[in-house]
Amino acid sequence: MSKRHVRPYGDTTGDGMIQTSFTLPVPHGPRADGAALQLANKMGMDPAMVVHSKPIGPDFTFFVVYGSVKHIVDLDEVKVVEREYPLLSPSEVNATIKKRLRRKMVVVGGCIGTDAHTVGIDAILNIKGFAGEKGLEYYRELRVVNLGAQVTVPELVKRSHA
Ligand code: B12
Repeated sequence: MSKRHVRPYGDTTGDGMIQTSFTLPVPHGPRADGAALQLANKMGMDPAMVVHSKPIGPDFTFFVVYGSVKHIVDLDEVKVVEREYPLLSPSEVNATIKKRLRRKMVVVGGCIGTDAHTVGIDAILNIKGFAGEKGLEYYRELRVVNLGAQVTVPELVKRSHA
């Protein structure tokens, strides 16, 4: 097999072994294991082994299935969407705003109309951030205005002009 064509590998190169995990809405037991194997076979894993099955409450079972697939990946057919813009660090963002805008950039956030889903807005704006990324309040060159929940659109527009 050339480097252009690759298969997964578990014990020996190109043996096609993969491991996958999923949950089925079936009570734990031999019937559930059989259902997991049927799914694995339909996914192209053959032979497949249920190496772990654990009840999640009375009506569900979690599985880890290990098995071999016949599929081959053609690396020449792999298409990757490149990011169209550079990913800047916070200090690069600050420097760019300072250089290009030459004043603080104002960001106004709020949940409009009857919407009260503030957690997402807070995740973006609050300094503590979300999923390992700092929120916009962390950026020195940004002035962040968080209007919170249930803001009317005219109010939002007014604040973004003020
Ligand atoms: C928590 C929650 C609530 C809480 C909100 C608490 C709060 N203070 O925020 C409470 C219990 C109050 C609530 C109430 C309701 N909710 Co609700 N709620 C959710 C839930 C479970 C999670 C939302 C959340 O906080 N996620 C975590 C944050 C971090 O993620 P996020 O909101 O997706 O935000 C991220 C991105 O979307 C993005 N983002 C968000 N906004 C913006 C804006 C910009 C400019 C950008 C660039 C990015 C961006 O960045 C954020 C950070 O990564 C979702 C279901 C879900 N799993 O998503 C339903 C959901 C949003 N709610 C829903 C509904 C229907 C309601 C109610 C109408 C239910 C009812 N009949 O009472 C009410 C409405 C209340 C109201 N007045 O708004 C529906 C909305 C359906 C729809 N598409 O319209 C959802 C999708 C559940 C569903 N599947 O039915 N809800």
